[in-house]
Amino acid sequence: MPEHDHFGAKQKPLVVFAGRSNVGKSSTIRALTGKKVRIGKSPGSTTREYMVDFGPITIVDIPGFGFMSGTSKQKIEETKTSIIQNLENWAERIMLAVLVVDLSLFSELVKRWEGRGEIPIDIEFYTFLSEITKRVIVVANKRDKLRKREVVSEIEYLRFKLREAVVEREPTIVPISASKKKNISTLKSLIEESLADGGITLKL
Ligand SMILES: Nc1nc2c(ncn2[C@@H]2O[C@H](COP(=O)(O)OP(=O)(O)OP(=O)(O)O)[C@@H](O)[C@H]2O)c(=O)[nH]1
Ligand SMILES: [Mg+2]
Repeated sequence: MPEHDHFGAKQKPLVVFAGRSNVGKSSTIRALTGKKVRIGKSPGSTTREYMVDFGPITIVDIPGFGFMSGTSKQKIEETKTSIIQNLENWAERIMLAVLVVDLSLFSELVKRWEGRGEIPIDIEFYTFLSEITKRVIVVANKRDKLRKREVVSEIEYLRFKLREAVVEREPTIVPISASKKKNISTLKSLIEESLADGGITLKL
């Protein structure tokens, strides 16, 4: 891996935000940094990797995978393949991966995929991210769409599925509402701690 890009600028460590389309990756980045990343009404609003320079790190807004309105199954597969390839190429630079899931849809989607005999895409990505980087935070977004009691049981289910997928690691999960700016400070602290563990000082 080159230490510098072809302009001679030092390449910063990456914090990548990945997740299915429309789960709120861009909204989460905006809530954390105040940067005006593109937020969409329909899935597929982030169509390519978008890099945001932020102090000692570069934040990467990854396009959503899975369903996107007006997109063929083949195109969806191609997008997924290209996302995986890019992440693999960056693996050594990735200091932290943040997987964003929509807590209000998670268990329903998992049951649907498992019912078809397929590995749910959120779980597949969690496993993949855990293989390429040692620091993964799972953001359970859109908690505002659930009642308090449902949040607790859905988080429990999410934790169970993540543990089952990657047995050697205790998952780090944080329920937030990106658009309503709820629990963002907890997520900020977790990201700061995680980066500190990698030797990077960042104040979000
Ligand atoms: N209710 C609710 N809606 C949210 C929350 N976070 C994001 N949204 C909405 O979800 C939609 C998608 O948000 P984005 O941030 O664009 O999602 P994304 O994951 O970046 O989507 P792609 O770029 O298409 O993959 C927007 O309409 C947001 O306003 C949340 O915490 N609660
Ligand atoms: Mg986006």
